[in-house]
Amino acid sequence: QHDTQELIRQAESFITACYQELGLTEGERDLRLADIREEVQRTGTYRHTGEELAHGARMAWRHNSRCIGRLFWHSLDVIDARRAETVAEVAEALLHHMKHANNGGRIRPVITVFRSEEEQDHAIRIWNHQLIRYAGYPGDGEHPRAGDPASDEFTAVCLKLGWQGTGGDFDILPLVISIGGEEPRCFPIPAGLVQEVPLSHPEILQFTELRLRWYSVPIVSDMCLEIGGIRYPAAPFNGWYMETEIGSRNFGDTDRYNRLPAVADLLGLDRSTNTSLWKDRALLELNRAVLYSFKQAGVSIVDHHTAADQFVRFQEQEKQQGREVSGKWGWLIPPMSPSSTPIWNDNKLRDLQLSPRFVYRKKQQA
Ligand code: HEM
Ligand code: NRG
Repeated sequence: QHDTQELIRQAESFITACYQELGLTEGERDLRLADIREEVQRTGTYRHTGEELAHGARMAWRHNSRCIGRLFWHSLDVIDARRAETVAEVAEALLHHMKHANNGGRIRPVITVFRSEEEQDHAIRIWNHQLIRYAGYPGDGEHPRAGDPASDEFTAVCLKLGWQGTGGDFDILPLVISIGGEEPRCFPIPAGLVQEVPLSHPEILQFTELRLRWYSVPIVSDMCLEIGGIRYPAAPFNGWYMETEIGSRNFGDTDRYNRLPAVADLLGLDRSTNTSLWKDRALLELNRAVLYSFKQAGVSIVDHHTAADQFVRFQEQEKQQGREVSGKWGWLIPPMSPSSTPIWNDNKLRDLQLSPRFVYRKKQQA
């Protein structure tokens, strides 16, 4: 239960910053604050206007210390889906988000905001970590493991709900949505809605034999958007990929797809010694393949050098606005050749805990 005074304090802090950034007058701000105080006293909560919601979501992106892609915070498309009531309406809005964001490959940064947490027993929960993700199967005596290990647990939930996959490496998981304490429901994503990119390499023709692929849009759906003391537990957002997310981490991590050995073998590298730098060479060609394939398919993606340069421009732009940039160095340096980017030598980054913000939601009980 919200503490009324604390909620009013957070609302004041947000409305003041928001109205100032939007160039609204102090008179407009004071009228709005009086309304909010009255509404909170009367109902225990308050509703954001569409304008407040849109700017609040953009501020939350701008404030996220882990995101290197923040130069474009202003261009976020905010879809107000606070009117969605049933799981079916939520699912429909999520499918619309995917279509609008993918935009034939010219990816648009988008967030869809569902209603706030006011009524605890009616809260909308999206169980997926990302709206589009591949299933993971741990394997048993007869079958080897398959798919994305990061999805093993959630895949088991989907199977229990009656969903069926092929058991392969790239099964797209269904949407899983619940309201309040009700049983979650499963909604398979229509195949035509998901664009995927098969990986090939600009020079190594046999690269396609690895049969690797990835989906075009990362839509994070398990974080809570917090604006002026109001929490939106269902607010999936997306931008486009930076190639290292796929090439270095999703395929390179030993507890994910773990494909560096296979790539090294394809390249004919000596894996018997660290000094051949086979991991580094495999990472490089894997990341090149991701960039080349997305470009070929006409799907937006950014390389880590360009993203780091854009982040520096974001820092300069914020400085001009008189705002300090919040940042976590360990998250902002890319997981490939980090010392060759300008972020490497930035020893002034501080995590400022600004609000509005995105926060991790506590884990869903299966
Ligand atoms: C994190 C890039 C758009 C919010 C990240 C990360 C990267 C990235 C590389 C680190 C991810 C990881 O290591 O797993 C980009 C790029 C974008 C973009 C290239 C292109 C436009 C957005 C948008 C939002 C956003 C539109 C929200 C409106 C976040 C948040 C995190 C994050 C909250 C932290 C995730 C976490 O803590 O797990 N971003 N981003 N980003 N980004 Fe962005
Ligand atoms: N590393 C994750 C995606 C996390 C968010 N990354 C973004 N966000 N680019 C992965 O699937 O590899 N974004 O909103 O664009």
